[in-house]
Amino acid sequence: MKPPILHTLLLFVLIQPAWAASPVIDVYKSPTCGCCNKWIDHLKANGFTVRAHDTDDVVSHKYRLGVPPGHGSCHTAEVNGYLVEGHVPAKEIRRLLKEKPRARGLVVPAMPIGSPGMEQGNRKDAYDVLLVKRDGGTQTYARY
Ligand SMILES: [Cu+2]
Repeated sequence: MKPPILHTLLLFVLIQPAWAASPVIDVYKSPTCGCCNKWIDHLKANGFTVRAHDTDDVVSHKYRLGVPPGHGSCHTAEVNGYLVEGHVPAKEIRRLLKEKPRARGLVVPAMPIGSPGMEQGNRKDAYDVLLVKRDGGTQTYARY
């Protein structure tokens, strides 16, 4: 007979990596946004658990989460208290969750062609993933 606490610990050890591998992300988007859905597919393909929320008022979430003026895109998301605005690659979200910077989150302003969910053949426009700091200022987090 093993004490139940060992079973509990074993269960935790077995399950915990699965939690880490599948972060839950809330995505706010308009019901008719096609590229938002494609970005959601990209997140799912990269192991995220996505809770999609259709709304006609994505803007209020941008205010709530602190998207700096002029840095908006088509959808706004929230993961572990961080803001994720626009077509941010899943890889950079994972890096954010791992590094846990003191910041509001990540933005890819507008909708660059070639970013995840914005594929158009072989065309890839250059774009930056920006880290939004607590004070609303931004710095380059990754270049594509
Ligand atoms: Cu889009």
